[in-house]
Amino acid sequence: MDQLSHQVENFTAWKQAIAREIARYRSWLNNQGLNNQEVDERLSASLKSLRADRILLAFVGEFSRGKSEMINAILGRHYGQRLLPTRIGRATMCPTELFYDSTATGAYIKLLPIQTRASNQSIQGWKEQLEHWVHLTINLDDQQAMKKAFTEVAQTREVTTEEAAELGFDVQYLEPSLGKSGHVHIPAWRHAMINIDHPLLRQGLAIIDTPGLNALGAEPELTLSLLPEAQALVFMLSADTGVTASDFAIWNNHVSEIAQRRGAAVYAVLNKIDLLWDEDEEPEVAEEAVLRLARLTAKQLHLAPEHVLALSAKQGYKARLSNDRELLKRSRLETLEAALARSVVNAKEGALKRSLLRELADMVEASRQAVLAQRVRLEAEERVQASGHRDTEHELVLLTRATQQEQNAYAKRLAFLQQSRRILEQQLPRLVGTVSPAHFEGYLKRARVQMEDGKLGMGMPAAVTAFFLGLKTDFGRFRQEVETTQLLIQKLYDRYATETGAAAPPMPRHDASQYQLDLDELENRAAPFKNRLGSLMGSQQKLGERFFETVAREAGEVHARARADAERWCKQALAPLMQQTLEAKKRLEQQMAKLNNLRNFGENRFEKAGSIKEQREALREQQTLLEDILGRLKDPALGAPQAA
Ligand SMILES: Nc1nc2c(ncn2[C@@H]2O[C@H](COP(=O)(O)OP(=O)(O)O)[C@@H](O)[C@H]2O)c(=O)[nH]1
Ligand SMILES: [Mg+2]
Repeated sequence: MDQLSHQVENFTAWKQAIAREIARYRSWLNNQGLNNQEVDERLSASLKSLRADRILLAFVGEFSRGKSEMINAILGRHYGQRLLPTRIGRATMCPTELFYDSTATGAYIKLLPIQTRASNQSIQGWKEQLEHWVHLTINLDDQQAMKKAFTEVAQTREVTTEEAAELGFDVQYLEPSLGKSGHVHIPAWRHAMINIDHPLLRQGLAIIDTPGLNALGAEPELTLSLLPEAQALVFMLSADTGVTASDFAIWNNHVSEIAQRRGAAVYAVLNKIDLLWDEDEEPEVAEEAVLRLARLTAKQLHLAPEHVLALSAKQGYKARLSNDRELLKRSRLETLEAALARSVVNAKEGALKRSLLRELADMVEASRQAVLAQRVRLEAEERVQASGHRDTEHELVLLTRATQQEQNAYAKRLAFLQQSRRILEQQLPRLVGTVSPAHFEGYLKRARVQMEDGKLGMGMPAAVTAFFLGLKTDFGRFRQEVETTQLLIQKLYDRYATETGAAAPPMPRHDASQYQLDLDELENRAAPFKNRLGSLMGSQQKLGERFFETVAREAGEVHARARADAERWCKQALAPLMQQTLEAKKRLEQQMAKLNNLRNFGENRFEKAGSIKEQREALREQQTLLEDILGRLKDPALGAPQAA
């Protein structure tokens, strides 16, 4: 088992382990009658985000660098043949996404016709209208049929150079038609989505293969939204040429911006090192040459040296197919897989640990605290029982009174929380109002008008700049409101602690700076397009519009995410206090009922009520269970829990 599948598999198992702990906690809450809507919603949201999590790997580079072969090598011998067609020379594929769709009845390829570039609808938009895609089913058992289906993805069409330019292609990179003069080859499809069953994909890995400059043309969406979404990006080069001018063009237009991003996992691969293997030469000589090239490449691309890897995808694929350990090692394929596994999977796991797991652990901890409080009450009861029989009646009255007092305190707490909730409800519109959809629509409309007006001048770049400026103003106000809300919540937590004398659990915080950073990144990625497309006229107008629509869509997502996150945060801000209070209240009600029973039973009350020892055992068991869940949330590698 190679490292990448191993890590992805571990990651999946890890997520399943977390989901199992959530289920255990939920059923404990249900058994204890402690579940309430707020807690349940938080648990459901956690489960959902665990499930939706996928890992996206993107392969980018000029044609014939071996991107498709690389993907074949990573997917290994599973299909008994190469999944993606590889070819010498210009294969004119469209961007292709490979993934596993668990809702589909079988493998399929969905193809979006290239003509759709004539509209300003984005690929994402077309994904919501699948009826416009050509749908092919694939039979994974029939090798011939499979080959044929994949060949279809690389289908080309001949169009006039004008038509090609209108669809956003840079004519200088296109292959001229042999038969018809003034015609060029363009890919028949704009985008392909391929659903196949493969163990790696089934685990939540998705892969995107991109064509070289020739077939890429301007697809702003790829650079602005699809590639940045990837957790890791592999930039393919060939070891026999190093970084050529067209490699540089791709790097500069599509990758470098992403490589500069915080936490980006971008690797450059010098593929085809087998071309340098020479029978007559010492292996060390070739190795030294490759090493020098790798160092030079790192310098040229401003990448850390350990992010430049030399290997052979083809030999790696062959080695996997024939199970040749020696060749696999020599291909160095696994160095890339190990690097991807480390950076991608660990980063994902880290992100989940920081957010989701912390929230879950806080919830379970609140329950554990409630159990501990219950144990203290039980000990008081035990002392009464142990103190002999005469005073029992009196002691029980005292205990009942104490419990009643506690209950009153909790009722007050609850009232306080309900009042606090209303205060936060009033703050909510102020908070999300700073990033309202109406604001966004306003900026959008203004930018469109500005672009329309300045059609022949510098309308587009100015419109884009103004558009971002508007959003920045929003995010500035948004940050202020988040801060105000944070202070308000802090005050409510402080008051809760002083008024109730109870230790307040940690309050949920919200980081409002991330949205501005995301927006800045988008603006940076868009800058080269803006400058390049700003001066375009006539036939390429559509491209400018498509570019703007893509930028607007991405920005709209950041805007909407800020709004949704803030709303969730504000609505859930009191949830930890609420949970603590409701759980305690419920337990006090149970305690009260028990004390009432004890007082009514008379003489052999303790035998009738069940021994304190049994109750203590039960609480002890609950505490152990919760502590076990807490332990596993922190370290799910502990393995599956014992059957209860
Ligand atoms: N010698 C050698 N050839 C390779 C290697 N990887 C890919 N190729 C060849 O390079 C050509 C282009 O490969 P392909 O995967 O289609 O490149 P893409 O256009 O980047 O997807 C094909 O003929 C492959 O067989 C390699 O590691 N060594
Ligand atoms: Mg290819």
